[in-house]
Amino acid sequence: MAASDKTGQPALDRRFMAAALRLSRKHAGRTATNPSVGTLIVRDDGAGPMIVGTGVTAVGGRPHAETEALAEAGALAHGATAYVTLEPCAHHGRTPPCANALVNAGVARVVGAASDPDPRVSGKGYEILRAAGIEVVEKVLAAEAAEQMAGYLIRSLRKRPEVILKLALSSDGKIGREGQGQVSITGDVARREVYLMRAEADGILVGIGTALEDDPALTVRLPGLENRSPARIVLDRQIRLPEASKLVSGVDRVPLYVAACLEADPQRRTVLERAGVRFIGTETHEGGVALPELLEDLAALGMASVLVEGGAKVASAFLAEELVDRIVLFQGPEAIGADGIASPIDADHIPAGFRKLRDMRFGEDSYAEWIRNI
Ligand code: AOF
Ligand code: ZN
Repeated sequence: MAASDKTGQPALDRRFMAAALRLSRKHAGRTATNPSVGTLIVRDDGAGPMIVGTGVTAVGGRPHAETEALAEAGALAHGATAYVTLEPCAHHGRTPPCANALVNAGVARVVGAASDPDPRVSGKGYEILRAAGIEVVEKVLAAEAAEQMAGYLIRSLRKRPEVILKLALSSDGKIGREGQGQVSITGDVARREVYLMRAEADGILVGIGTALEDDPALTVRLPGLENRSPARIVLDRQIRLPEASKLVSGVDRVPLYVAACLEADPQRRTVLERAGVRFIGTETHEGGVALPELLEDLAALGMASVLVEGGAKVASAFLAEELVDRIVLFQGPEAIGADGIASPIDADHIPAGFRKLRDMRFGEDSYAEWIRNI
């Protein structure tokens, strides 16, 4: 048996699982409502381990990762170890169960990371494997897998999308200037990173204040990823969004949802609906849109992750209701000054229950990310 580290898990298993997790990122954000799963088939004929099959959940969600990896491995899967970032499925969906496919291929050992909360699978996938005499090791790099699949797990467990709060702060902790529209805080490299974050999310959400002040398009503007813009959502309790806004005019290419209170002016609603905007109505809660109800509706539409991009009031509302799962802070090198809008949150005031995932730099800007345990 290979050397184990302090987790008690063999180092080799952790290494191959880390590789499977990296592989799974290939289709992150493109497999909804399925998670993007990675699978490696590894065999050792005495000369050291060799990867004989790789698979990642296909764009659109099917085929599943195991199917692809087993097809690549062919007969070499017999007696091999399969590394799966999610418990293999046990249900007959649009594809036959992956657990059975692993059994039929004669795999000797399965190493899994995250358990699948889907009630059709939960525990049953591993059970099918064990019943067939396969050695099963669970929860290898489970925390890393949960972080990568947070959207899928949160949507399955809580019936709402993962909420990622992203803010760009000046060096003095401000997020803009009152009445000045978009103020550039971070540089080009950070902006490209934000586009990537958008491309991997299922929705981007802003408040009507930001929509009116900045007139943002909230799209992905990166060469090759122009078609990866997720749905845009505006919190607009009274339906004030103008038809002439960039958000509304882009509606043919990227869906736009206006989330309003049910008693908002029905005429405004009709005008926007005629322009192609979709409407989500909720009860009024604390004078605005009821966020838990909205999130439930977004999850029902298939969204597993929503990137909240501003402004301060919206960020505060999500934080106050403890609806934030991940916090991402970019910080630029320049100060805005006393007339700036203070950020509702900064690196020194992250709410309890979050742990820091990473610190990075994008050009001149710093980046830090925290996640709450699922
Ligand atoms: C796997 N491997 O690569 C993925 C799995 O609609 P279906 O039939 O595709 O089933 C969706 C469920 O499949 C999803 O809720 C989750 O439980 C599982 N996803 N399972 O064995 C994969 N993506
Ligand atoms: Zn499957």
